[in-house]
Amino acid sequence: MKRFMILADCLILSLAVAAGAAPTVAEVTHSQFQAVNATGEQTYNATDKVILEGIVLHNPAEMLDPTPDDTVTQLYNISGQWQLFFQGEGDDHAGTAIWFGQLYNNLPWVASDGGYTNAEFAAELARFNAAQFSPGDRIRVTGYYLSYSGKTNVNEQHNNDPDHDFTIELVERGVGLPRPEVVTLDDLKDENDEFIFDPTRQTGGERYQARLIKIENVFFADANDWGPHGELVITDGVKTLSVKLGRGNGIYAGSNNLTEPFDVIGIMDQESPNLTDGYRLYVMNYDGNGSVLAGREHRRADKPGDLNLDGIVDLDDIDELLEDWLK
Ligand SMILES: [Ca+2]
Ligand SMILES: [Ca+2]
Ligand SMILES: [Ca+2]
Repeated sequence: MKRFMILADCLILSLAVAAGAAPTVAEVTHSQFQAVNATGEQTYNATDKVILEGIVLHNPAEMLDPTPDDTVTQLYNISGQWQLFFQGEGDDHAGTAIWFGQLYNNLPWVASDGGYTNAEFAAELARFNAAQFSPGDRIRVTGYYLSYSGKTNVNEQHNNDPDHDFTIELVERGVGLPRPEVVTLDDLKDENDEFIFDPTRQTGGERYQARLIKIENVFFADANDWGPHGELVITDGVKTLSVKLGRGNGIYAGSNNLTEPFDVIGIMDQESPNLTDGYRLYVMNYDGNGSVLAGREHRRADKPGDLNLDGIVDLDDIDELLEDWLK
């Protein structure tokens, strides 16, 4: 009995400690959340957790491979991974990534039981995808966060305890993807082809980080790595930019049929230990259209009136519309 009382006391004590350490949380804009200092370090630290709203930009499984494999033991190999970018609206000119991984315990600082079995990983994906949101939906995300290589990501802080779960709520379905902002390599690079870094995030790569953008009239400087997860280089003839390919089903060896010059639509990403460079354009899928390196929903977002997706808005698109009129 006495032992039970001590256990009960311990339990009450640990509950009290947990309650005392209740995380602070606030609604923030993507701009507040992604703010940086002069060296590119994230500055947001007002709360333990944040609540962010925005528009889903892509299908997560077209970016990182969520296939779980809990037999992986290689150091730093997280195995199944999931990542989603969503973008702020109106004046909130910024965006954020949400990241989730399976085997945090392959990181040297995480305890050996700190990962997810395949079944647990699948259950987590099902939990936070429960609303079955899609590109163009407005979501609300609540969770902890960590800065990583130039972005502040909502994540579990590599902690598999359910108290570190993030949640994703569907606010409104089918709001529509934002129209990609047209950006030039001159907006991103200086005359030495070095990245422009602006800590106020009003210009350069920071301004467009985690947002849907379009770059027009470029050529490949290097397309040798074309294929899932490939890293390419585009150029306007003077300046260059890295393009990271995702794993959409239109990206495979031999599917590059682009005629130069072409346009590219993707999400501006940053992954660099320097924090002031390393911007790249992440393209999740390619629909084989021959003139725009982009997936279909991003081409649709760029030209909403181009119903037959032939790259121009004309009477043929009205025919397309009338065909289904009042059906
Ligand atoms: Ca950054
Ligand atoms: Ca979790
Ligand atoms: Ca058309």
